[in-house]
Amino acid sequence: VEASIPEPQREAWKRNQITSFTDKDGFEKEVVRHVETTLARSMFNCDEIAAYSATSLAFRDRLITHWNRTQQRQTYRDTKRVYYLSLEFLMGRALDNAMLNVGLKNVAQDGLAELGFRIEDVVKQEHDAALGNGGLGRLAACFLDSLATLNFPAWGYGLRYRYGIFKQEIIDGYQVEVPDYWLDFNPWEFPRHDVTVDIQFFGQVNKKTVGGKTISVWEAGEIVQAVAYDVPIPGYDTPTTNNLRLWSSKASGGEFDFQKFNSGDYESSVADQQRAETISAVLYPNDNLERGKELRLKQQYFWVAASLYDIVRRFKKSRRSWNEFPDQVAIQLNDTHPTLAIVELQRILVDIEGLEWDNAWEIVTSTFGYTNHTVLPEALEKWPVGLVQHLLPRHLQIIYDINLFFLQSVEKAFPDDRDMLRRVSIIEESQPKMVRMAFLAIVGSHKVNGVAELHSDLIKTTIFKDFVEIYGPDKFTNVTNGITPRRWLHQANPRLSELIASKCGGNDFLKDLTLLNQLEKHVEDKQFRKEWAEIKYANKVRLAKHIKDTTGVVVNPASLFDVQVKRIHEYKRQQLNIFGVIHRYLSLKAMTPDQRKKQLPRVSIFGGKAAPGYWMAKQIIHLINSVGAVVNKDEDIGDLLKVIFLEDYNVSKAEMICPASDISEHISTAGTEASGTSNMKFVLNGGLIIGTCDGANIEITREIGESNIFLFGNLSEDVEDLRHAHTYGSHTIDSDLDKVFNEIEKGTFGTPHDFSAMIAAVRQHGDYYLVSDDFHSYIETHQLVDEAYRNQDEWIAKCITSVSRMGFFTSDRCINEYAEEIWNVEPLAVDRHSIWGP
Ligand code: OAK
Repeated sequence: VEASIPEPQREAWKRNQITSFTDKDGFEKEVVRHVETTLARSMFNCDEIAAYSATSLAFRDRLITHWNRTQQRQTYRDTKRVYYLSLEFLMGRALDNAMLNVGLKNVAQDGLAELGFRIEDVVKQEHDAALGNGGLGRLAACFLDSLATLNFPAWGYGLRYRYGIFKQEIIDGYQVEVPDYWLDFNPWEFPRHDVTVDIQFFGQVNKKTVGGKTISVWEAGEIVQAVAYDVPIPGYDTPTTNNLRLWSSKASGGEFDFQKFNSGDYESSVADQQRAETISAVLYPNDNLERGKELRLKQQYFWVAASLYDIVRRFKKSRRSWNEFPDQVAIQLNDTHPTLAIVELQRILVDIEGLEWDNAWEIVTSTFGYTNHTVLPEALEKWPVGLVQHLLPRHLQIIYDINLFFLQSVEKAFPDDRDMLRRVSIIEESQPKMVRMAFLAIVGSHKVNGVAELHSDLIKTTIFKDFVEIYGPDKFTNVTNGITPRRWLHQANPRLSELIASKCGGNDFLKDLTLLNQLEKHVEDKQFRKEWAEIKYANKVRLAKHIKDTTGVVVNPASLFDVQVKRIHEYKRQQLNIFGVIHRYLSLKAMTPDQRKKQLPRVSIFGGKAAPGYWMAKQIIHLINSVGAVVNKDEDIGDLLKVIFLEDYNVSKAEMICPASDISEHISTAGTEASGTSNMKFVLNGGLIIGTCDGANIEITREIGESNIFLFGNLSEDVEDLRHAHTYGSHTIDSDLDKVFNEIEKGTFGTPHDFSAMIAAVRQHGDYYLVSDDFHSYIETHQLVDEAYRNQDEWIAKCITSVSRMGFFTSDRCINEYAEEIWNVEPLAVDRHSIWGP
């Protein structure tokens, strides 16, 4: 049905175009209107939640007009679009970000004050949108912010999980997982009940001959409906408002099957409905780990098939030839989770649109780019052939054909290397046979990138080495990660952002982060340093209050705040940190009271979630809490050492924690952390870091200078030999670490048995993560941190210098690199004054 209003009637629409509020009075009017009509409440019945809801609705209305116009503009200009496919979008809160990006936070602050509310309290009512695990999901969120800010025509595609990452509670020192009920009220999404796609599963493939041509027809065994939910993504200081489309699953053909219901088969009718809804029910809570569950594969195909249907539908409206598809569409695969999109597009082109295989494959490979986010073997996705066959029979055939043609070309190019075929085959000839998703992603994309220089080099020389030989080095590239300075400086640390603006000629640095370099000429300015230090102190006071409120422990904000917040994982080595804390505790205990008086007080702050099935990670959390329980009440120690575990680390907590850190820890075993992005957030907020030569730490060092970072530990090139030596040579444990272990085994921190596996991992099981090898260097480097911190003036100077050199790490730079090197897309210029015209 043609839904477009005919030309003669459009005048009436134009006459009645919506105008958004621009000042306090206009804003207040909208809030009151929403409280009274949308929420059906009044000034006699308006709590902070109602104020939050009404404020959000007021801003949402505003965004949606911009969103509509952005979409109209993009459709009219019909230029190439970017589609970012990610199973995770770790968005955090939306209201604060929307207010800042449209430049009306002050207006809202004044308006809310007049209406009887403090904006900070209103903002805090919002539940984080936590549709991700960690780095990969948060990167996707930063990229959406940059894509909109830079005016790129871009859509994100993801899943609308009913439950995002679980809420973490700490009970008796252990992690307990609680469901995340984030959808109770979410004003930021628009259900599009008219945008649905039927998704097939199971069934069989039949051959049919049509007009002399044999085609494959997939007869589905089950159909599930995908319903679109749209989330507006506002750019900073631009009318561009892009779209994040999240798919929700529903039983196809109505709520449930009335046929079955009426015939008395209630259970099966309800079961069908529930099975369908289960697909988008919950985010898998694993970070850097793939467990190969059938439902996860169903999620992946459901989301990928709905997204591709949508993309193809949009392309077809322009009535171009299929060969133009890659000129109109760039699809980026955020890790291998959406790799089935490659197979699905080939299926659409060959089975449904009737293109020849080779022609279709050329279109497919020109369309996709693949980003790898990890080299950890346990995170590399592989699916049993039998499972794929059962769930997606036609896709397995296509995968086999892709592999056949690929291996034929490899055999031709490397006729003497039989083993090469086995190594690079998309099908691993194991028991059971497996589909190697990363290899499929490489073969089906025109570019493959890593996320920091070291990581991009590592994938070329290790896991994807053979593919560099096959395709040549140009298919592989690096795009070092970045973060959005809007959320991670302007929103998280408004006072620092304002101070920086006062030295950098206003807020332009938020759109061109290299302008931070203007700070450097003010490093010697005493008054500037003083204001800088005051802001850091105030941020620490705020965190100290949160610590008191949530844990009951009183910490002194004048202490050195030492922070490690990220997912709990052995490769990230929170165990190294807590062993170091125990070492510090033992040293303090061994001192006379006079010696102790000369020591620098420290607060060791941890935060992060463990995957529910990751037993060792949960033990690490337990040890941290057990050490805290002993140290925090030790009167010999007092303020000299406090150990804090912050419950339920998430994006909004990160916004409070990053600005309050003096030193943060990025201490993964060299070669294991692909990039890391919290390292960037901490430095940008005027904290220094201690870290290994890993991921983006290396490039941060290059940018800010070696004297402004505390590096320690073995290098990535030595890791393999060390591991080998542990297993085949004699393995001696660092003597200081040995003392730490002995103390744990004495029962100082509770039942020793609880921690025996953690110790055995180092002493008996080859110390895979090199905790002992790096321990001495780690302890020594922390002593350097203490010494440096004693000279506050120099310390602040290091912080300012570091911030001034962080321009490189904005996600705007990343997006421009992707646009240039991988997507070949350009921004769409916007005329701020034109409303209806394109
Ligand atoms: C999660 C699931 C599977 C594979 C990788 C991940 C993941 O989160 N990787 C992380 O990606 C971040 C963004 O690129 C990097 O900064 C982290 O180092 C990496 O662990």
